[in-house]
Amino acid sequence: MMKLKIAIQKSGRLHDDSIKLLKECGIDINNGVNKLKTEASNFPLEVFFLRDDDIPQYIEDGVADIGIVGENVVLEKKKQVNIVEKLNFGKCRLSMAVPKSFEYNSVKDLENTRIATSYPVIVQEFLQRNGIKAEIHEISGSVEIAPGIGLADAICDLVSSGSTLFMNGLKEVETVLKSEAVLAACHNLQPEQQQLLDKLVFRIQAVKRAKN
Ligand code: PRT
Ligand code: ZN
Repeated sequence: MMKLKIAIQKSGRLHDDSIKLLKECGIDINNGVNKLKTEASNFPLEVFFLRDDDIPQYIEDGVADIGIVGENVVLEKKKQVNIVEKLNFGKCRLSMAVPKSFEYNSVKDLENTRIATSYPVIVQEFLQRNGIKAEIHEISGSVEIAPGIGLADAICDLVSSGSTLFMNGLKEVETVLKSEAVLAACHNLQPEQQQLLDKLVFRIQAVKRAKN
């Protein structure tokens, strides 16, 4: 029998909620530690555990049919995937932040600054949209310390509670993107896989309705 292949985050902020959503959809998966792959016992579903950054590529290539990943990652990676459903978890925003002492009035104040971020593609689009010239410094982690060590004048990073910014003496000045976990799918699914996806989406929508 045909199976639907889903990619979810191996570990990190979206892992537990992704597993929980599948459970709430009545899908039992045995999620052994350090497993890279598992199968559901009561739904034709194969589960791949991956780094979130790799999920859009796997879906575009059709190695996975669908996946659960932050919309921020889908947009940054510029892969051709369909966003099928927003999932109401992993909510955050991608925001510009500057040191508290920075006298910030408008986006114009970002002109000629150095901006540290792990999201160069989305930041470049934001700057272009606003007609701002600035230098983007791509760094893969600990973006919040960049202004403090003299690497950048501003940062663009994910924010949820805001406490990380606060602890690093930064203030949030622009929301670039609002994001949450989404179900993304490959553009060219086989009819069998599309049917299984429809079935899964139907269940996800029921789970979401029950929570409202
Ligand atoms: O190992 P892997 O590559 O899979 O994971 P990762 O470390 O790249 O990602 P992970 O697990 O940190 O985040 C996965 C996804 O969760 C992100 O792509 C977002 O879609 C979503 N998400 C939601 C967040 C946050 N909230 C969040 N607060 N991702 C990261 N953060 C970080 C942020 O970068 C900053 O360092 O949390 C800090 C800020 O949090 P607050 O609460 O202090 O504002
Ligand atoms: Zn990642």
